[in-house]
Amino acid sequence: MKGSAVVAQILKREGVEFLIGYPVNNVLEAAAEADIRTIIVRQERTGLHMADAVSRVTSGERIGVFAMQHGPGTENAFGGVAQAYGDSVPIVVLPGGYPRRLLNIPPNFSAFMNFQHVTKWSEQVILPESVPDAMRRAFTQVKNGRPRPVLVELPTDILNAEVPDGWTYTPAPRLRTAPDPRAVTEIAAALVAAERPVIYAGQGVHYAKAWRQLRELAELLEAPVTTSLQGKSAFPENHPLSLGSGGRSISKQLHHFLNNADLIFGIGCSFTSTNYGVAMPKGKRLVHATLDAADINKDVAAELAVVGDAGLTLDALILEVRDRLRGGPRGRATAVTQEIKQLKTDWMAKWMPRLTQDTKPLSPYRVLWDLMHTVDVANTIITHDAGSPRDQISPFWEPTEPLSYIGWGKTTQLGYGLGLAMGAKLAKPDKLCVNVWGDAAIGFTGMDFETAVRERIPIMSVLLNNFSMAIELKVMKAATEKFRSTDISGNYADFAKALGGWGERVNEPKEIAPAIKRAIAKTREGTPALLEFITEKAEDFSIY
Ligand SMILES: Cc1ncc(C[n+]2csc(CCOP(=O)(O)OP(=O)(O)O)c2C)c(N)n1
Ligand SMILES: [Mg+2]
Repeated sequence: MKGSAVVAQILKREGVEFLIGYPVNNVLEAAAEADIRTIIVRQERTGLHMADAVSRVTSGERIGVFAMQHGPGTENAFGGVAQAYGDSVPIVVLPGGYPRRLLNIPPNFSAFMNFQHVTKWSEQVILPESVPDAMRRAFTQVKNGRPRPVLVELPTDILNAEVPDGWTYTPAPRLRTAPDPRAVTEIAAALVAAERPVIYAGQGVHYAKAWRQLRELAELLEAPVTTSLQGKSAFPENHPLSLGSGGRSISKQLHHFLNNADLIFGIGCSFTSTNYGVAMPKGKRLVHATLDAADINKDVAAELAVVGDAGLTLDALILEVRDRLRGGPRGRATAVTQEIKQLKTDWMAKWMPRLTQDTKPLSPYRVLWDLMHTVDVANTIITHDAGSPRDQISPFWEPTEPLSYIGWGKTTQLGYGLGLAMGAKLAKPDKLCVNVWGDAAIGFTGMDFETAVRERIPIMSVLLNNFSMAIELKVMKAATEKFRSTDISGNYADFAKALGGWGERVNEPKEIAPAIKRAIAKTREGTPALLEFITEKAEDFSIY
């Protein structure tokens, strides 16, 4: 069997149902021969974003795989892999490599060397008989420990070479790490002793599918819960103990509770310092539970810490906390939930005028508010983009179901959201999959709307077109005044139609909801839809 066929067989055994890629890489042809659906994008970056979403929305139970050609394809893929690395997403990247006689000789691009710092595992295969071993190593790494991309560079002559008969492959196991019982005891004691604890949940809860345990611990402790952007939807935001998610813009109740906390318990999170995550107030006692010891004491100092799978850690904590509470909560819930409710009422009273505003150009907040009240939130998977849309949607969107919001931003590549929505739709075809983006974001990856049309991936794309990079206005005053440097233009409804999809431009406030309904109907018919809302250059955010 040729190297490429062996790779395809191994992908099959690993349960890979579709291979996303861009030619030429013989693994694509071999995959098709093995009845793995091949999905061809318009540029590598979007394909990687799609693979990324497949892994995210399945908690890593299905791993997104992407294949591209040596040289330019691999060079062009860098952004997609770097984004997955930044946000800790487990994907398998299969670049072709130059034939071995030219491998690693300048100026030929070496995936193995250049992707070292944006993967957790990078290997170059130099013997045909090593193909199965390399694939086993890659899948074992990607399915275990800290989720992050892995890469296997497959030189073109290896893909065409015969792999000697007798090779075997067993799918890699997915193993979990249990927390140190002593650390669990200390943390349980600290949580029970705390007067005003806050729970901060990261995406480790998603990968461990530990949503039920998170809720159980919160209810036992009668403690409010927030999440990182990546962890958003790990806790139902309509729950009376929810403070909403972290991010650059946040709710008033989150700001208040974090500042008044006597202990913050991070579970399945990295506590990374980032513009797109709520900062932990100085001087707080922090307790850190995470899968990767490399994150402990990295950006913040932890008073107590434990390493382990978020689900196993929460299981162990629940037992100990329940034991310490001797059978029942302490009756704090009413006071805590009342306090949250009051703050939320104040905060929403301030924002309601923006969320329901009746002006033209449209308020982006009104568009997003109407969107949330028109779709079936529980059966929708939505993602933001970089730019103002993220900061406008993340505090106000209230997910009720796990993995119904794909939050991101450890690195923040404009144009990421489209591929995420497409990958989510591939993995969860019954959901309405939506990306919300601005007119700068669409400039990066917009052509892949054609992929959605051609490959029958009926997403709904919500474009907030303000003919500007509005988020940059404050920092580009002179460039804007003198050279109009932040102005951009385009008619994206027409663009969507030209690519074979459904496109509609919306100017009128009263047309927002009806247009959304029409677009949803189109996606049900199998046609991707792009709604272009003409919005004001808003510069107000819920930032504390
Ligand atoms: C690849 C990339 N380059 C640059 C940036 C920096 N950046 C973040 S948002 C933004 C402009 C966003 O404009 P738009 O998408 O139209 O949203 P708006 O703020 O206008 O609503 C820029 C340049 C980025 N996030 N990603
Ligand atoms: Mg814009």
